[in-house]
Amino acid sequence: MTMISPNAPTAELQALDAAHHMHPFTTAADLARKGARVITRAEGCWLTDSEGERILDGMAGLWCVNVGYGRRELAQAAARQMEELPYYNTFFQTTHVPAIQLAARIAELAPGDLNTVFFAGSGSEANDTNLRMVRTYWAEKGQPQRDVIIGRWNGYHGSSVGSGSLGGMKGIHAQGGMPIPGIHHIDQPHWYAEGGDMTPEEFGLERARQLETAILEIGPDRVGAFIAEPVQGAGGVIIPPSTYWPEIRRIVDKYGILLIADEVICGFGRTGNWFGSQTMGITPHIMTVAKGLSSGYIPIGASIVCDEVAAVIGATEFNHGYTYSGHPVACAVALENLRILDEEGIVERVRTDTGPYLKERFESLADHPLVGEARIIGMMGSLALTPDKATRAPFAAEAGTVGYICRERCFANNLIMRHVYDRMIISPPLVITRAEIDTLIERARISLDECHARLLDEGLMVAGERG
Ligand code: PXG
Repeated sequence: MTMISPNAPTAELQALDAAHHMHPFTTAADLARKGARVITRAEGCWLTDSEGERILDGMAGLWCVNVGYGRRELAQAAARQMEELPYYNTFFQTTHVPAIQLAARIAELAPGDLNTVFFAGSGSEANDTNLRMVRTYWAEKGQPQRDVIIGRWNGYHGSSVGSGSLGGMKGIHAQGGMPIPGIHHIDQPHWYAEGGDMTPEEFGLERARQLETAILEIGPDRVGAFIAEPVQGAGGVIIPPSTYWPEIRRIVDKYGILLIADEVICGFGRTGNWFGSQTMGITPHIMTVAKGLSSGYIPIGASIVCDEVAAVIGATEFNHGYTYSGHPVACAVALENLRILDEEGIVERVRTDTGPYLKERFESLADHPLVGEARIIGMMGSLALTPDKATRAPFAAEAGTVGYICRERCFANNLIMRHVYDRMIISPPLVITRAEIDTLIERARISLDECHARLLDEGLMVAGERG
């Protein structure tokens, strides 16, 4: 067997990567031309690449490394569990200690009567579980016709067939015959882009009431559940107007449908509370979690369900499960991660100290000529780039052109920020310090300046039609 050395020249690693490795959500031909950046190590909030450059990770990996990189306790928890019991399943009347401990700990942390956990390997898998669980729940209650689930355009719930259907990403729907039947989408509460001349509060109500309109059109006896992220992440960190969630809650209660809060990004401290649902003042019937549950150190996801759903599902055989549901090593690592988040007061610090500091610094970017809005909640924020701050106009260039340029400038300045079309996103590790926040904001501002200069040079500071 020939294996390339980890210390091989970057170009060789990139060539082999391009030859054999298909990347998610990537045009391989484009990436092969420029070569992927090879990340070799990480510590705290800092990545190191194969050229020895240190990069500030403003995205916590993919919204997940909440406790930061390089936590030895997590590696040790994995090693201990691998030696003790590396694998066993929970399908056929067996269980094991890490799954028991983690389920009980999650039940303790979760709000309301969300007391029962079904494990999965990822957020997508957990949402596939939710889809089947909701439909099974209603069938068991003698209402099998209640099989419609309402999601939102530009919501993200994963990219498997089920979860991708629940989500409202048109690029995902366009490939592989999705959405599957029985999924309906309403519009998102994205005031900046879609609010027109309404106030954010009016717009929040209007968008929430689309749920009621959809329920009445489909038939109140046909709708089983509504699924949404408390704050949309992958869609561009869309923080809903204050009127949105209270109205959704009213509608969900009125029609007796299940509320699924997808907490894959918001969960485990991201918004300054353990769960985004707490920040938004809602108590869902089901929550989806993944990412921050293990700080991304190992794949794990879960559906956390309320007592009523657990009782109904528990009265029948739910023909569902994954080989790695409740994987003991993943559970042991997640448990240790939850201990760190709790004992080091990380969630509390986001709420009362570093979160407010990041907010102040991040919002200061709103004075930049390219920035139409800078909004942040806890440690997830976004900048709307615009050629015309007064009208909130988008760019005339195809959506994403400018965001990509800005993201390339960030990358060149050793700051990882993601772009969603022409919004720039941050979601740093929750352990980021004040000094690191200063560095993040400095690099973001330099990158915005460089992006702005280039847009002026190339004649791209031109407004298009407002959507
Ligand atoms: N729900 C939400 C709210 C998510 O953000 C998933 C479910 C799916 O989780 P898995 O573990 O199956 O990936 C996610 C994932 C991005 C990006 O570019 C975001 C996610 C995944 C990949 C990329 O912002 N979120």
